[in-house]
Amino acid sequence: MHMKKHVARTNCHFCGYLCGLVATVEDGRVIALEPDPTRYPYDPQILAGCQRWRMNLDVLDSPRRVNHPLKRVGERGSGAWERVSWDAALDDIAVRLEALKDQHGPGTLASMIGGPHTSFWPLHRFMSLFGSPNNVGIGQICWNPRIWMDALTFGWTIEIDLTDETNTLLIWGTNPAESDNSVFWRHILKMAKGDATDIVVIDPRYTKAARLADVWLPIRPGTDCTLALALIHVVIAEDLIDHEFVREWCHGFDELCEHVRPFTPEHAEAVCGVPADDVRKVARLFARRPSALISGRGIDQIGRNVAPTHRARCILLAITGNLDRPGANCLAEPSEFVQELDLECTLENEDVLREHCLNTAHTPLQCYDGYDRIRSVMEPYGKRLPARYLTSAHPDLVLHAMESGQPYRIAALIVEATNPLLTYADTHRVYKALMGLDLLVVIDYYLTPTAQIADYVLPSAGAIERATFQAHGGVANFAYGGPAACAPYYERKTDYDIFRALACRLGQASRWPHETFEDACAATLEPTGMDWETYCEIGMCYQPPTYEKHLLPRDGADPMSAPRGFATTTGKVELASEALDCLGGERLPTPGENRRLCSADFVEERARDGWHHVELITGARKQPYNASMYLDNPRFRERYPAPLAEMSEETAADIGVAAGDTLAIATDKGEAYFKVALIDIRYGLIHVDYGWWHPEWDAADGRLGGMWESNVNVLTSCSLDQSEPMIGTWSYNALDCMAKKSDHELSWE
Ligand SMILES: Nc1nc2c(c(=O)[nH]1)N[C@H]1C(S)=C(S)[C@@H](COP(=O)(O)OP(=O)(O)OC[C@H]3O[C@@H](n4cnc5c(=O)[nH]c(N)nc54)[C@H](O)[C@@H]3O)O[C@H]1N2
Ligand SMILES: Nc1nc2c(c(=O)[nH]1)N[C@H]1C(S)=C(S)[C@@H](COP(=O)(O)OP(=O)(O)OC[C@H]3O[C@@H](n4cnc5c(=O)[nH]c(N)nc54)[C@H](O)[C@@H]3O)O[C@H]1N2
Ligand code: SF4
Ligand SMILES: [Mo]
Repeated sequence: MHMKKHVARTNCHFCGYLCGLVATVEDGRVIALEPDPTRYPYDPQILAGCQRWRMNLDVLDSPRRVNHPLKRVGERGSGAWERVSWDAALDDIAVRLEALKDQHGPGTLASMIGGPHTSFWPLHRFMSLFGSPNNVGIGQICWNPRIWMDALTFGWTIEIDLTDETNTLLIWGTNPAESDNSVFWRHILKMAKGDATDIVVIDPRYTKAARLADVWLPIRPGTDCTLALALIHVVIAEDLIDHEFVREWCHGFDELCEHVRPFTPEHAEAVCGVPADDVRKVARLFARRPSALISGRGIDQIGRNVAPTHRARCILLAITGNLDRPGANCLAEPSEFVQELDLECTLENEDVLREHCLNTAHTPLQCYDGYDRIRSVMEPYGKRLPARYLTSAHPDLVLHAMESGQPYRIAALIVEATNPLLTYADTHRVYKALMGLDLLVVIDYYLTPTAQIADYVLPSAGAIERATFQAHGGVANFAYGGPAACAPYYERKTDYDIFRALACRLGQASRWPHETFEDACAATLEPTGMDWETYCEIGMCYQPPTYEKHLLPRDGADPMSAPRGFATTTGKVELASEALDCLGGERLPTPGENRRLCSADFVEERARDGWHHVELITGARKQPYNASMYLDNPRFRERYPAPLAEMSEETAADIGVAAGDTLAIATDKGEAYFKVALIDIRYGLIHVDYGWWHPEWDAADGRLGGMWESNVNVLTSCSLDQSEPMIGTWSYNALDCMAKKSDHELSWE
């Protein structure tokens, strides 16, 4: 019988926007896709300007997609697979997990996740109920630093609130032209055309954002904390503070004044390599209320300095009165929909998780004890942060437990929506640890290099084939997404279905009451009063921002009750942090040494061979790619065919390379090859692309997609002793390397 053609709402998931699409579906197959400007993000120009959404149809039925569960039959990584049924795969995985748990304890299972490609709470629920705290995420280097420091300083996280009133927009270590390229970036372009808003960009590269700027500070990587303290110094010295807000609502101002005294603009010039007069200018611009600040990877991935830099950023916002005001930055509200903490089911098994937590002795904030401390401060204010991200295990400790069996053996790993052989630090080490596992399960769309060394590859259903509910851990009262257009093709399953099916085999059935992801999402929405159909129709569940919430009465029923204040130990914005103090951290932010990837011996040895010791940053976002994805799109590859090592003309001259040459880059950890490109960037600094492999190569040929050749993470390290001490952030920026012209012929063009 022939089914009728119908149209269905659905969403693109090739970046974080989850743009609304309309699908034409015939016989359960999507035959056409069109933009749907009637749903989030409500702007036809976004899809018009987007290079990716048209890939959706191809990706839905790409010959490279994994369509059935695969079980390894040959040697690990040899590329020999057997197609098995879901029941056979899940039964075997469940039995083996149970046996490993009996032998080594519940912590023996670890998980790895990547960027926000899917909803991760089903994985986290599974891990919580299994009893393992060992979820490794990209959190420490992408999301946690900002969330933690906002929460400790302000009692919750903040969002940027750009309006026509915004006097100055400070863009710090982020380049939305490439990483966002959508609503937000278009807003900035509009602002740059008018003259109501001054734009300041702090970035060692002369980015598209920097080109729009009234002031560009080409900072030396990793010195951002010093710069922030100098901005604070000027704001205080020139009496540009918001007196009333500081007097009534800030804790520790006198301590702060003392602390920033040595951080003069001249000191910043010496450390950060930016003119002292520009530092003064930026401080004055930013102190004009309202001004807004947005930050990104540039300060999220600077290792040792990440927490102090974010703390200094928070302090700058507070003393200039650019907090919770329109046109500045506003405090978000916890989600009204079911909170991530409850979705994760962490608290149900908290004691087991704490007992096996590897971080406790190492990162006093990023662990179950640290989380608890902060929870007890925030809970009286009705605020609860998600736990699994903010306690995620440090990769150095997890890899160590895989390598050495200490303090217990981690023998099994589930990898969901990430490609750690390309995107995690220290590829050689990750590779060795994963090769030594008893059980490696990868849930992905493709046979990525990581999937190629798995015991099982489980095929995940993509965006068009599943509902989406993006809630950013519930730290804002905002979720968006929509329904699936069709059932998953072939035997693919949604990530939710996979974890639920595994959970039910491991005695967790009662904690997974919702049969489908849609049902679970609909239940998540319930407290808001919005039903699933309405959510799908408008594409989001959203409350507009509100301001100066600390002034509202604490008791909603009694307008005369005392003001709410901030959800911190002191009820105020903590310029000096009591919370960090009691966890053994610093009350006020102090910059430290950046980590080095090259030991003195290594530098000396290579220098004798004509190598040059230079500064290194990695992974700047580039359209149309996303991390290790979309490299198999031939149109994209034509436009951007090879991984680049970018530097200024002067740096290239020093090293003795020209545009188009191959550059070898080496650190203590390994060596990789890139094509030289000349750009506007600080002298003496190289930027290197990340995520490069050959998805178009045969996944069975044992070459792992050529991932050793130009993989920047072959050079990086996650070692704990050089990570930030409270959270454990390692470094992808503010690094060093040895560089030399090479006659290696790149495989890319
Ligand atoms: N096209 C594309 N878009 C993406 C992604 C992608 O892979 N591709 N990934 C997504 C993800 S996971 C994330 S986290 C976001 C990240 O989004 P962003 O944070 O906007 O990342 P970038 O565009 O790389 O911008 C970071 C900037 O920081 C600068 N920088 C490097 N080191 C330093 C430093 O020490 N100090 C300062 N001040 N600046 C520095 C770099 O030169 C770079 O321009 O992008 C998301 N969007
Ligand atoms: N050197 C260096 N390393 C970095 C960074 C850097 O700047 N420099 N950036 C870091 C940052 S901020 C991040 S967020 C990470 C990003 O790192 P990852 O998230 O690991 O990067 P991707 O290459 O995007 O890998 C995503 C994988 O998930 C699969 N996938 C996509 N959607 C789904 C889904 O819905 N379900 C399932 N099961 N699979 C899916 C894709 O096919 C792909 O293989 O990289 C980090 N690593
Ligand atoms: S890639 Fe991003 S911006 Fe483009 S359509 Fe998809 S979700 Fe929207
Ligand atoms: Mo990220």
